[in-house]
Amino acid sequence: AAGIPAKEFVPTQEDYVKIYNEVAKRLVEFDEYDDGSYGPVLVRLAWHASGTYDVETKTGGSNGATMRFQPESDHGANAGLKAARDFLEPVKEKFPWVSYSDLWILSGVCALQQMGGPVIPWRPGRSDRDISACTPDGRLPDATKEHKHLRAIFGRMGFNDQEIVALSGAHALGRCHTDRSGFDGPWTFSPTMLTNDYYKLLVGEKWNWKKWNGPAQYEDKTKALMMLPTDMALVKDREFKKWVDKYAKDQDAFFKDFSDVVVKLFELGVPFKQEEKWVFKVVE
Ligand code: CCH
Repeated sequence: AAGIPAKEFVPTQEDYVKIYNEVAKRLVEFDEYDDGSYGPVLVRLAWHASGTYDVETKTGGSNGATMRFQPESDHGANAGLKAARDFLEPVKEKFPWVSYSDLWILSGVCALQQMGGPVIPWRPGRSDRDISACTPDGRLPDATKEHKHLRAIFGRMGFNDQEIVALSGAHALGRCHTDRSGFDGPWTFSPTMLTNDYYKLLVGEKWNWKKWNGPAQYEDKTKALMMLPTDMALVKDREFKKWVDKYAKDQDAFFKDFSDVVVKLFELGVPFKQEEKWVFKVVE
């Protein structure tokens, strides 16, 4: 009726469960993508949305979903992430009340859990921002570089050595694409399951430079697997290597530390009103 304002929809935990379940359903439904799952690229979207954070200026981070806009969508590091954003568009249409920023991060949580990873507690609170909040290029790591670069880039987000190594275990998932980053191939033989295989392979395999015309990368003796220069920096640097050894031996330790550091990553720079984090049930 005239004069009576429309009641604002206030979503509850149940409403976010519906989104989690919808994303999980679509992961199963669209199983012809890449190695059989959009999971890895959804994880990468959530990480690149979050990993722009700068502790000093408190800019960047997952609050805003500014990768929807140029120039951020065109930053070299974000090549290929349109696939993930497009995959989520029908979910946004079905649940128009959710912000893109919350949707992208909840989808990253869903993908990690559905691919056998640890529980990643999550809470809502991100709101979408406009193009003026886009971050400058160069905030995400450059795979051609070494340990100093990793410490500088992840240090700017607020992470220490142990956290850098724990986060890097996400490379158990997914692959490099020549038409995106220029690199080629997966890190593990099970790129749609989160395991500690990334660390096991880093310490257990012999890695040689791949002879090809593409960017410098490593390959194992089967030539099926790859490592980036930044991945190898984790075994070349003594302090990093301690943590690689630990996670290679102990999958439980990896899962625990990975969950903690991913929660921290996904919450960088978000002005939450809600204290409580929710745990979403894996959809079988
Ligand atoms: Fe990563 N990553 N990543 N990465 N990444 C790539 C793919 C994935 C670096 C470079 C690359 C993290 C850290 C780093 C994922 C998650 C994480 C690719 C290939 C490059 C290059 C892109 C392509 O061609 O499609 C570098 C450098 C670093 C820093 O050291 C962290 C941290 C995470 C998450 C916590 C995932 C998942 C993928 C696979 C994406 C896919 O499409 O399969």
